[in-house]
Amino acid sequence: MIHMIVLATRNQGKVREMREILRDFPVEIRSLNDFGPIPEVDEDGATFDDNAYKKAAFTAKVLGLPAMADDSGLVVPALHGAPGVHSARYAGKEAADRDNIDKLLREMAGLTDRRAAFECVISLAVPSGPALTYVGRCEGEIAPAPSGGEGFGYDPVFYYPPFGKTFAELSMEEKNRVSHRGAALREMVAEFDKVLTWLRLRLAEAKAPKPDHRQFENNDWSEAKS
Ligand code: ITT
Repeated sequence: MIHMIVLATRNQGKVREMREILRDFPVEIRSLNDFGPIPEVDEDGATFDDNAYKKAAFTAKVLGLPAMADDSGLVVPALHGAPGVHSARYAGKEAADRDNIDKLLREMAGLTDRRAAFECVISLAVPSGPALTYVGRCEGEIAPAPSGGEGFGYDPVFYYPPFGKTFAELSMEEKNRVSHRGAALREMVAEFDKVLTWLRLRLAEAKAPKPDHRQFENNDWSEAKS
């Protein structure tokens, strides 16, 4: 049985990467761009986990289909974890990738500790609420200046020492092999048979009539004692 899964994102960079990793699996991948307008989710959670679940569960509920969301971002220890969950809007609500990069480089000016990590939490939710969660992380450094034209977001300033390049200088295949999103998705695809069984059971459960729990409430146990 082929399941349809909606990628709950409007970020085309994420859609391309996730489609590529899931292309050999028996799922039909759609994204929010394949549906009419649906309300925006407020990404006001304190953690990547909170926001990933919020986006996936909301989309699954609204569309009545399993939905998968990724919440991800850049974590810089020298900036006390910033931009973190605010990565997409670090330089303001309508900030473009270039604005966020410029702000990051300004904040990092003169700092010698240039360590950084991309983090990603993926949540796969069904319309009735339950969800599976996968986590990925990738360690690197903030480059002194942007370099490369691939990828999206902070890729031009995310220098990955094992390759001696920024993420924006890698092909999509190379990036997916080592990235935070690739790591989280690989965790999921490693047990994809279980994921599909879980999906089938949760969707069947939601269709089944609910048991009437009232018959088990306020029982009188006096007879059982005698
Ligand atoms: P959706 O919420 O619609 O998925 P978004 O771009 O708002 O799209 P997030 O809230 O997860 O996504 O914000 C993640 C931001 O972190 C993203 O906009 C980038 O600036 C940055 N980011 C995440 N993964 C990245 C990657 O692989 N390469 C570069 N930047 C990344």
